Amino acid sequence: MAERILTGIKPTGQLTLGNYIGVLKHLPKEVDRGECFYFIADLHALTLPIDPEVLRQNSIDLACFYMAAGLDTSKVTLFLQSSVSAHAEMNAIMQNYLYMGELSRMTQFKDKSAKMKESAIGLGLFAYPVLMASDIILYDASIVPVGEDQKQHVELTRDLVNRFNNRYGDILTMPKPEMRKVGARIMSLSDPSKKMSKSDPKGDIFLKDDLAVIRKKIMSAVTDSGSEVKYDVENKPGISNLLTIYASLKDISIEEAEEEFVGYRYGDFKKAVADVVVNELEAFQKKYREILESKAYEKVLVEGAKKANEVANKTLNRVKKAVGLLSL
Ligand code: ATP
Ligand code: LTN
Repeated sequence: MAERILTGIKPTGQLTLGNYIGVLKHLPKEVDRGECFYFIADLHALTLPIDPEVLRQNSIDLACFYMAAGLDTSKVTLFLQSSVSAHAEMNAIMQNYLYMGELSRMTQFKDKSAKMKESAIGLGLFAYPVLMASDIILYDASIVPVGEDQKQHVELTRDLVNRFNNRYGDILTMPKPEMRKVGARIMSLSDPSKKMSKSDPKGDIFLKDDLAVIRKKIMSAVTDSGSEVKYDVENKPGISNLLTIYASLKDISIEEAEEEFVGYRYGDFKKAVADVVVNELEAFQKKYREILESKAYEKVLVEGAKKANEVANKTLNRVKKAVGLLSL
């Protein structure tokens, strides 16, 4: 069987430059490697409180963002997770094969729940990786492009696949997380020890930000002591982050980026980074607005859900049969 490539993004807030560099930008060319399934993880967005209207708007926005990145929608299947009920059904089955101990070791759960009162932590937040594993196995995905922070969840899915297949035979396809060599973890511009995260907006560049604001944010990014533009995550985390942003948008290595800036002062270096980011996002924002206005995403999501349902229901039936659920 051809490779299946699958990933999801949560419509929890405005997408950031981190999401773009870590994943979104690279999705269109995956069609050369296999069959692509990309989705809006709207069920996952419910794992933290979110206003219904905001969720609706974010979901539309995210569909437009996926398309603005340049997906060939005649080849890629783009859909809403909640339009495919097999995700919820697979979740109900798979929750029995992942254990409390391993779920409580997930760093995303630890980070997100640490900020909350225990009485307000929903079961969905704890069980988040079960639904994510269900997303992946439903499409027999072998490749899962993600940012560094999601690697642990895909590794847990691999454990689940092993466990399930050992018990029931060769039923599920083994997935593999795939991270970018450069840009798998873009850091906050105001605190480069933290990941740039859309639910923690300080130090973020949002894909919808005004271009002048983007420029300003980069020019005022935290830099480090010293004056040399060098990649050194420990001693120069701010400069290293900007070098990573520059290198990944220009599709060059960190070393090549370093060479370009030998002898540069921080201010001039930041200006060059800002130029590259603004240039990239200007074209992206234009496409985004066209797709939003024409509502081109509607047909794409309806067609996508049809195709996704077909594929997902086949896997679901295979799994139901394997565990002993009758289908009469
Ligand atoms: P939240 O902050 O709400 O948890 P998130 O941005 O981490 O949101 P998603 O929107 O679902 O979560 O992430 C979409 C994809 O972008 C994931 O594959 C994730 O790993 C990747 N990603 C998120 N932040 C970064 C970052 N700072 N650098 C690189 N990749 C990232
Ligand atoms: N958990 C991911 C979003 C996500 C996902 C998936 C990614 C949900 N289901 C399946 C890859 C495969 C996140 O928080 N970024």
